[in-house]
Amino acid sequence: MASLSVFYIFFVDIITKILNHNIRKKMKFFRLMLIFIAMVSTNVFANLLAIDQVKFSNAWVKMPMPGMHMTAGFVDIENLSDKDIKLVAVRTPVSKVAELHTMVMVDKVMQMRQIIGGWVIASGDTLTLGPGGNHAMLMGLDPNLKNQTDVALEFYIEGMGWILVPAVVQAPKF
Ligand SMILES: [Cu+2]
Repeated sequence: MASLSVFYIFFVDIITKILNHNIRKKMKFFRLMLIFIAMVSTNVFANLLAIDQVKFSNAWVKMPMPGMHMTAGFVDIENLSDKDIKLVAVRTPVSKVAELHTMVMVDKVMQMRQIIGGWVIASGDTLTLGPGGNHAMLMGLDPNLKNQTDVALEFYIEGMGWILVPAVVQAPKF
């Protein structure tokens, strides 16, 4: 009986070691998978896809007026691909809400309107978000934004995902 229980303990010990080894291996694989998924779900993958299809330039955020919790972000988006692309949404870590807006004349008064569904940019065309026109509306602003603060604007292009565009806070140039 004694030899049997010694054998049993020995057997359990070996099985435990094998299982532990496999679990550790699996954990390592799992961790690698998580890192890969994290890389893909952050902008890395989208940015690589978009790099020769869309060109973002002149990105900036208007310095908010003192005490104001909203401002606008601007950028030129050039479609370098041979197909139409669609700008669907904008977001940024420095504001709680970000929307695509345009300006319309209503009874001789300029008003802002949210663009639902986004803008199509034809092959070769450039969509300009600029002062007095289309813009990225940023609401619920981080109160720490100052002149020359770096801001990450992210634009969602259909089929490509979120694309990170570095911008900087600037006083408006009139
Ligand atoms: Cu607006």
